[in-house]
Amino acid sequence: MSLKLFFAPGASSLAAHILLREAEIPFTLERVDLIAKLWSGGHYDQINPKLYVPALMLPSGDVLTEGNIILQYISDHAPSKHLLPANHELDRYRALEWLNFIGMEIHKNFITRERHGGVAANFLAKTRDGQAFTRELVTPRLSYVARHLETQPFLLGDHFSAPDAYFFVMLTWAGRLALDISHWPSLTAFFERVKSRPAVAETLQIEGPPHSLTPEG
Ligand SMILES: N[C@@H](CCC(=O)N[C@@H](CS)C(=O)NCC(=O)O)C(=O)O
Repeated sequence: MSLKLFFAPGASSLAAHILLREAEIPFTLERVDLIAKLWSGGHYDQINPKLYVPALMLPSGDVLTEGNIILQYISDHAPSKHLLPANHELDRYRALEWLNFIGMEIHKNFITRERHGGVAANFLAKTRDGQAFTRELVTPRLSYVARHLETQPFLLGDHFSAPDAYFFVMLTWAGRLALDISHWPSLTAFFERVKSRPAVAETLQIEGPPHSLTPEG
């Protein structure tokens, strides 16, 4: 059995999906309906009792959750792709520093407290006020990353790595919430640079459009 990624289109699971394709590791996809909490095999609770994506089922049947841990697992299983620096090196801790910053300071600030239909499934704000509030929270963090990317093409330097996949997903969310990144040329360039990578373009095409951000959708 190969790896199995549980995902929802455009969700944070997109980072793991991109990285699996970058790593050229064989895997299969299982789409999760985050509203009904169902997948093709039944209730998603049986896979991830935390009821969110991503989750990665290993060939042993064990299931890994938490996006940043999944990104590390994938990277460590494709060492020739250099998706993360080697363990124990300072650069590895720099990479983990980025992953944590993206997870805690950007991803979490994108997640709305709004509940539509009583479920947490629609993770980006759907109301005008909610979207404006998210933009307020996220803008200073994006500005910090923009400054960092003014002097280098990728977060860790000259080559694409796991934090880039995660940060790219955050920029897709910015776009969906009408957070205009065009006044940060370094972010616009980064977004285009990552989006044009064959593995990324393929991933976006396979996932298709994310859920609607209209209150009814
Ligand atoms: N701590 C988790 C959070 C994952 C997360 O926020 N997943 C969202 C999509 S981006 C989700 O599945 N939300 C559904 C829900 O909470 O009901 C991680 O880092 O992987």
